[in-house]
Amino acid sequence: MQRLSSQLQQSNTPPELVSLIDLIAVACKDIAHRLQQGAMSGVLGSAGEENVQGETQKKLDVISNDLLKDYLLASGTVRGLASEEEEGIVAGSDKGGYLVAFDPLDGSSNIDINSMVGTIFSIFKAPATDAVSEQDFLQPGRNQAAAGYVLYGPSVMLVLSTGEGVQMYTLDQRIGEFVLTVEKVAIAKDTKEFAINMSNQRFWAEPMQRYIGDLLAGSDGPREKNFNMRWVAAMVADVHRILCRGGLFTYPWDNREPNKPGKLRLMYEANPMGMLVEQAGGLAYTDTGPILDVQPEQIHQRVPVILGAANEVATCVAYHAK
Ligand code: AFP
Repeated sequence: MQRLSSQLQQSNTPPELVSLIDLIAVACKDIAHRLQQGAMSGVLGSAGEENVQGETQKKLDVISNDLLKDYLLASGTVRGLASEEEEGIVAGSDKGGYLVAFDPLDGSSNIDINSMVGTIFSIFKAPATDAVSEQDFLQPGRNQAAAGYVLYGPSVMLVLSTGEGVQMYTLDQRIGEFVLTVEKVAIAKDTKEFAINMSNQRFWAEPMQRYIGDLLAGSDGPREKNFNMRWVAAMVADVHRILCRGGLFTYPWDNREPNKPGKLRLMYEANPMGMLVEQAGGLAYTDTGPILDVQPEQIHQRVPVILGAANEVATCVAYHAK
């Protein structure tokens, strides 16, 4: 089976980007090992600190963030990085050709219950200028050179796009390498499965309440078919399910904190997942337009997210246009 680096070398991926992606894969194999050790290596539970998002950090959030930072900053290919766990950007090598934004461990609330978590990354070409600034990261997601995630599940899987479709790799523990297991991911245009945290229903805007209400009405309702629901509480796992068997995922705006556009972060959750979903033939929208066209204003900016099966996303967005 084709290993990650040889698969990338055969594509049109620039050599420096191949080595950067390979390096992220190495860092994630290290994170996978820490996760699999779990309680035996004392890495579960809270780190007792809050991050810039005001969220209590888990020990593994900090460990994963430090691991990725160390690997990326030592590589020479990274001009700068942005992380969910870092307040500002972190400068790397002046000669680095790429910027990397990442969520080191998405789904942290799943760590202590041995459920699925993942690492999400977004890669941009570095600017021609010398000193890197936050401004250099504030590019629409459509400019990404590559995007992907590593899902720490029963299998450890790396899912990646460099702009030539979406490929899936599975970690072969015998040889310690990611091997190609899906050459071309395709999301069906229609679906009967949706993912949303239903406990927030009373806080949603009216169009989302109406859209979800029509899904729940099933075959007797306006959609004239029954729908199934899933919610893993880790975007990386819900998106992986959609890339594998279709569906719609949404984390909409809600009025609990009206000034917050949504829970998910644009730079290192919505943008990378948006590139993967679009490259697999799906759609990824905020409530008004494609996520990848959003002009970022700050690196921890949040957006509402509706992504997955193209026809179903279009239907959901149409409820907001009425
Ligand atoms: P954590 O990393 O804090 O667990 O948040 C995960 C996440 O950002 C995203 O991965 C999930 O889809 C979403 O939040 C789950 O949010 P709820 O816990 O509100 O359902």
